[in-house]
Order: sequence, then C-alpha cells, then structure tokens
Amino acid sequence: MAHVCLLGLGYIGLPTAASLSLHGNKVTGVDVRPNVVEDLKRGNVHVREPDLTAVVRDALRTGNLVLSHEPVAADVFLLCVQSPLDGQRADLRYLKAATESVVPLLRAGNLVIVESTVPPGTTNNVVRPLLESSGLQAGRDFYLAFCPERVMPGQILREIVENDRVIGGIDAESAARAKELYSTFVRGEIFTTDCTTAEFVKLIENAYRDVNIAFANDLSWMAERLGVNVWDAISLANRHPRVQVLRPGPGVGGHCIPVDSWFIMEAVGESPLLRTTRNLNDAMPGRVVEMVLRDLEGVASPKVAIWGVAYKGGVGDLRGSPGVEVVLQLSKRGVRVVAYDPHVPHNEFSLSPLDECVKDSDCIAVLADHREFRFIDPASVGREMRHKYLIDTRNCLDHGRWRQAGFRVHVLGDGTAK
Ligand code: SAJ
Repeated sequence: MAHVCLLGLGYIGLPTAASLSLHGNKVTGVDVRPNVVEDLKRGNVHVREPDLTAVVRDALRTGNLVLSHEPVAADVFLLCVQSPLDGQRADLRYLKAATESVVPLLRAGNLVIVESTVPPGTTNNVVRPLLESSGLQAGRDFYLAFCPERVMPGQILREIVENDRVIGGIDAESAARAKELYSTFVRGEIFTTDCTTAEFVKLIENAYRDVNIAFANDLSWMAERLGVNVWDAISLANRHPRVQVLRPGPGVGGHCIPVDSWFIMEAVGESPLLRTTRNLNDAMPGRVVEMVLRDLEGVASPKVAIWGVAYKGGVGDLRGSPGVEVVLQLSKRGVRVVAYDPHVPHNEFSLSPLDECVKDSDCIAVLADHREFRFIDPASVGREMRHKYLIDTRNCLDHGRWRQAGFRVHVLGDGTAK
C-alpha cells in the first residue's frame, strides 16, 4: 500500500482521504486552513455530508489517516484543492500553491495526481512545469495524472466507491499507477486515457447537465406563454424511450455546474451554446422574482417567506445558490423577506425558525426542494399568514393539500402566470 499526501480536505479531499486510509493506504491529510486540521483532530468534521463524520473518525482511529498543516514526503501527492471561478475564468491560485508546496518534497518515482476540476490542458501546461521546476522530469522521473471526481453531494460516500472513474495520465505508466491507487477503494470501472481528455470529460459531464437544465428552464418559460403545465408536458415527453428532460427550477447553483461551462469556454474560446446556457440559467432567479412580484401585485408592503436558500434540496451548501440570489433581488426591490432552511447553518445565512418565517407573511416561495417541506401542515402555517399564496419553483409539494387549506398555488411553469 502507498503513503499518500492529500492536499485539500474539502468536500472531495476529506472523503477521499478517509476512503484511501480505510482501504489500507497511509494518508497524510493536509489543509492550510488551521482550524480545519485542529477541528478534524478533535473529530469535528466541517464538511456537511451524511455519515462523513463517522467515517472520518473511523479513519483517524485506524491510525492510517494523520493530519498536517503542511505536506510531507510521500509516494503519492493528491491535489484536491478548490478551483473556483474568477469572473469567467478559472482561479488556479490554490492549485498552483498546492503544487508549489509539493515541489521541494518531490522524489524520483513519486506519483502526482490532480483531482481539482480545471480547464483542459491545465495538468500538462500549468501543473507539470511547476513540478519540473524541481529538476525532475515528468514521465522520466515522476508520474503525473488527472483524476476527476463525479460524486453527487449528499451521496458522496456511496458514489466515491461505486462510480466509474476516468484517469488521464501524461503517459500510460502514470495512468496505470494512478489506477492502481484508486483500485484500492473504487468498485466502479476505472477507464484510462490522457490528461487533457480526462479534464475535458469532467467538464463535458457538468456542461451536459447545465445545457439540459437550461433546456428545461426554457421550456418552463414557453409553457407560460402557451398556458400549458410544463411539468405535465415534460413528464409525457419523458415517456419517449430516448427523451429525458430534466427539471425546471429557480436557477443552477453549486460550485460546479455553473462553473464548468466557463472552464471549457476559457480553453476553447467561444461556445454559443454554453454561453446561452449560462445566460439562460443565470436569468432564472430574476424570473422567479418577477413571478413573486406579479403574484403579490396589490398587496401592501408584502412579506415573503422563503423556504430553502441552499442551492438544492437535501444539502446545506449556499455556493452559487439561486435561492440566495432571489432573496437579494427581492430585498433590493423593497420586499420584506424572511428565510427558513433546515439544512443551512444559522451562522452562514440570516435564517429564522419556521414559525417566525411564516408569521404575517403573504407568500411562501419554495426555492430548494428539501424533503422536510413536504411534512409541513398547510393549514397550520396558513393560520399565521396575512395572505395565503404559495409559489413552488421546484414542484415539490402536494398542491392539492395546500389548495384545500385555502392557498392560491403557483408552480413555476404551470402555465397560469398572469
Ligand atoms: N438542477 C435543476 N434541475 C435539474 C437538476 C439540477 O434545476 O433537473 C439544479 C439544482 O437545483 C442545483 C444545480 O442544478 O441548483 C446543480 O445541482 P445538480 O444536482 O445537478 O449537481 P451538483 O452540483 O450537486 O453535482 C454535480 C454532479 N454532476 C452531474 O450530475 C453531471 C456531480 O456528479 C458532480 O460530481 C458535481 O456536480 C461536481 O462536483 O462536479
């Protein structure tokens, strides 16, 4: 088994470090954020992911996973640091810093793997030269590969083992050595290719989803024009054996789907389809704001109860959240907004308990499809409200129950917009 030095203990790095160490590898988990390492040493896990705390504590108990503020000499260096968007371009500061911190430790025979999502060409043209500043040559003295993750937040621990993986090497030996490491815990099939292809594959996966969500969102706008319920229409269209239209929503959040199309455009120049996709999805929060304002026309000093500010149901992550954008835009338009979200920590957003959120409100706007919302009794919340409007941008509630409780229900794309 290998000694792996893993840099970046975020929502990918930490589960990966735990999985590697629970399958016999020695892992030194590194994070430059002092509190992260100290909290982890006390068994406090900063990543909100089901079962991750227990798994990390198990990994620490085995002694195979140790934590450090800086990298140490190892057989393998795994770079799992963030690669956020800076405007419409990749911000590679963190990846470059992590790579540079490895250079003094790099030895002949080492394997370096990049997991961070990057524009195609980054491993070869950015990471490789930085590593070769050590005087060692990639391919001759050390191995270099790119291995993207494709786990779904909320299901990471299952998918990190079960999903197939793509590994790109600067040469066949690099890919083979990376495959050997991942085979210690991955049960999915592992496919090898070159670095740039693997980088492009990762971005294709997310851009594909971005385009298809944009298509669903565009259909919701068309349905309003046609007076058709887009959800019925999509459900019927999806009965076709080769059609799988995704779900309209208030916008596309998270720190990947809204980002990866830009990484492709950065590397290849323009893509009319991807730019249109990004513009269309980014316009959704504004469309939801107009929907709320239209429905509340004539209501004096309206108060809107926002249910769900996380970027999607079942998670507590606010990154790129369309719900946050809706709250900001409504507030700018002078609407009183109070948000409730059972998944988001109260120190990360201005949130209220459910009863305070709905008290004297005129409208409930559902922006994230958290399961908990389905078990809230419409009659009990209705009694606390001034007007009983419900706007469901995720089509996730039992609207018959809400109408029975006297609510006027408007679902994004249901064809009833004024
Ligand atoms: N969304 C819709 N309609 C849909 C599906 C999603 O509006 O039909 C919205 C969600 O509400 C959310 C956003 O899109 O705001 C993104 O959610 P998601 O569930 O599509 O994706 P993520 O960001 O949670 O995870 C994605 C996954 N990629 C794909 O499914 C191709 C995951 O496998 C990746 O590992 C992850 O991005 C990543 O980190 O790259």
